[in-house]
Amino acid sequence: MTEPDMSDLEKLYARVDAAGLRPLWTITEQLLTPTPRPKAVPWLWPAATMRPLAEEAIRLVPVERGGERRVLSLANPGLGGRPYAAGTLWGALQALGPYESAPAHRHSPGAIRFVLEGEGVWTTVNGDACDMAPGDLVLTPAWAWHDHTNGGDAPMFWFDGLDLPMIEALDGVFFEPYPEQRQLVDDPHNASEGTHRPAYARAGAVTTLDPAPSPLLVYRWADTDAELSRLAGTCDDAVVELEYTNPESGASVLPTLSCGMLRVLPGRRPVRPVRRGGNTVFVVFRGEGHTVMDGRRFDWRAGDMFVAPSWVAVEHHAAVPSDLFALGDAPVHRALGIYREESLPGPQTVTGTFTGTFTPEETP
Ligand code: GTQ
Ligand code: FE2
Repeated sequence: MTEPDMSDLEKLYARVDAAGLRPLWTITEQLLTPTPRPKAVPWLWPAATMRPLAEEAIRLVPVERGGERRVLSLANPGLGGRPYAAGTLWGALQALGPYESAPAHRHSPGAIRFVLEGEGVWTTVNGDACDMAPGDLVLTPAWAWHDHTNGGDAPMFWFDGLDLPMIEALDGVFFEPYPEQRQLVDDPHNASEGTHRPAYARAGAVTTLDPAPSPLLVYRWADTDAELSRLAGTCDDAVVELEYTNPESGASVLPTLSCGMLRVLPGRRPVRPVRRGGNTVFVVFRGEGHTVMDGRRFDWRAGDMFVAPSWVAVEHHAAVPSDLFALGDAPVHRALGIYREESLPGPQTVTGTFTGTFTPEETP
């Protein structure tokens, strides 16, 4: 027996490579990281930047077949130009001008809308026209036909959240245009509200899984607001957080997406920072404050959107009573049995403030 020399080893590597194989022991990129290392970075998109651009787009860009939607998608700078807020989540600002309609279609990714501003728009979901007003949450579950119609003379702006990157990673994206521009609308509007009442749970308490979406397609702001007030009355915590739930099963509103709302109140007992497995996109509905993510301070106000990638330490502070909508992928982590969260012992040390510039070197 002679020892293999380097040239034998080199030949082995060449043959392994030619066979379409890679030896694990030569892969330097750490695959099994001790904790998640999302490529997406904590980031914030100010309303002051997005809103004028959306208005200009209403002036310059029609909503037509092909493009389908007038949407400015949140492109996380850690994702190399991909139009995703985080590795698993699409987030966007959608704008619909007076008397416009966005054509009907359906797709395997599920979507939610959280309305920021405007009136007179309805989203038709499988024939059920859901009237939209600020603070309302509207669901368009996977493979449901949907179109948006503005029946009034004011523009409307809302947040879109989709599980598109997740479904793309699963190679599960299907899309189909509806044969007409719009669906026929059932009479009366808001039929799902005639048969179901909204349901909520304390965030973190939703462990039931359901592959079916909520049969209730709209959760009204008045109901959400009342539930937040009730929760805030039960404790002195600076942050109370609810999750919207499927009234039939108690599960998340969509099988892939959780929707929640946080009320952050000044002058109350601080809550400990928390890391969670899974990505979260936050949308500031009202108020003003800041969020510390992994030691960096992100100041926000109404209309701003920001993202907390998986396992980033998150800590919210309000200057005035504030409400944050939260979209997350926790239901998928739970369904796979990998969900984790961890509270940190005390407040984070703030080492910097978000300025809106991206330097890839500073990210792991
Ligand atoms: O409104 O149907 O932001 O299909 C992205 C894809 C919105 C929508 C988005 C969509 C929609
Ligand atoms: Fe869509």
